[in-house]
Amino acid sequence: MENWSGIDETVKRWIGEAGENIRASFTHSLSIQSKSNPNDLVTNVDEETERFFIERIRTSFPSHRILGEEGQGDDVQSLDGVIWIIDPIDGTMNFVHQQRNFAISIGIYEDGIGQLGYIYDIVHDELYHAKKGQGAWMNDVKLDPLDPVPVEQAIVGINSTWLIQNRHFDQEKLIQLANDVRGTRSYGSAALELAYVASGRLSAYITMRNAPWDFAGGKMIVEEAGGVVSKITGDDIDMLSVNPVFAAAPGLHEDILNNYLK
Ligand code: 2AM
Ligand code: CA
Ligand code: CA
Ligand code: CA
Repeated sequence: MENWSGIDETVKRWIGEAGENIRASFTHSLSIQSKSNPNDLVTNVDEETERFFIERIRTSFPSHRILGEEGQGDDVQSLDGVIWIIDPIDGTMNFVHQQRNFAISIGIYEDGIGQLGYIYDIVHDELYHAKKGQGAWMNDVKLDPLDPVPVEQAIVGINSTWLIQNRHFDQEKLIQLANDVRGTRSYGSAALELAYVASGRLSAYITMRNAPWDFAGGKMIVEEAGGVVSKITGDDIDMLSVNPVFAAAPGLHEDILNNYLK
């Protein structure tokens, strides 16, 4: 039996320290490399931040496993036991080019069920967090349960590339959705966009391709705030694969799913 309150206190302390280190890195020069393509960036700070968490988790919680974007954790093939799913910097392109709109994202799952979720917007010092069955917070402020939002008043987070080219489904319907809603936004950080759905800054977020470390923290936080997270088909998210993710306020999730995504 895990002591989730104790783990929660520990994670918050570590996130604060990691945030300090990232802030301090603004004054140093970054080492930037490309991964799968010239626009897929990783920096020394992504790798150092992932290592920061891994070293501490291994010492304090040796039985827990770690799935991290930069691959320094474990080769996780099943959801058994406690798994920390970590994106050390979500929004690396923003980190490199804009020094804002990036976050640390951590989801802690036990046998596939989210227990603790964290998204830390370092520049704004905003920590979104959730505890299974207890709700979600932004810093010390508890988030109100999300109210339904009509499509015509919705602000939807979507990356323009999905409107221009996507092989996942009928583009016309996505373009119709972009026309029907009040506005669209694209922040370039899946984790922050999920945190914004949880806090009501966005009414929905749609993406065709998110990895587990992009959504593990955010899924928990949105659900604890009363929102709904699924694949764009409405099916459950697979926690170990890349998924097309659709998160929204209650009611709006059903409306967009039935009228635009199906
Ligand atoms: P990252 O910055 O951690 O790589 C940008 O639109 C969002 O998509 C960010 O959350 C970014 O996370 C994520 N992202 C970037 N490249 C991706 C890829 N190849 N597959 C899935 N998500 C990606
Ligand atoms: Ca990346
Ligand atoms: Ca990411
Ligand atoms: Ca990342």
